[in-house]
Amino acid sequence: MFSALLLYACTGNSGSLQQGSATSSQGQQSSLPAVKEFTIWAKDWQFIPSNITVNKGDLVKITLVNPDVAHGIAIPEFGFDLKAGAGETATGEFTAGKEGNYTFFCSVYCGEGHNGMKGVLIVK
Ligand SMILES: [Cu+2]
Repeated sequence: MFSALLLYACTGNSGSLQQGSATSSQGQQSSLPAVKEFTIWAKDWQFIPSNITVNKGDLVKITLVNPDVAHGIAIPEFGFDLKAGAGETATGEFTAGKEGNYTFFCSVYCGEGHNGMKGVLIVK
């Protein structure tokens, strides 16, 4: 019982005597980032899906699947650049910290369609 009082004294507002109102009403970390996971296929010079939508603050996890040749997926605004070799899969993540529409594109030269290999990340 005495130790419980000590504990209270350490964690509570020492100095104030309002012990009766020790409700922990301050927001209890309800704002952990949501995790949004996407599997994006890169093939035939396309990303499938080519549009992904998340909310600001989300932790975005992307799995890149390359069934044919090597590709990458880059979103420079978020410092994100994930690459995988031919027939390989890679996973990476970033936090979508700002709203907007961001073009993502292939970051590994993969042939004649490389420059057109793009998609859009929408952060609401
Ligand atoms: Cu490419």
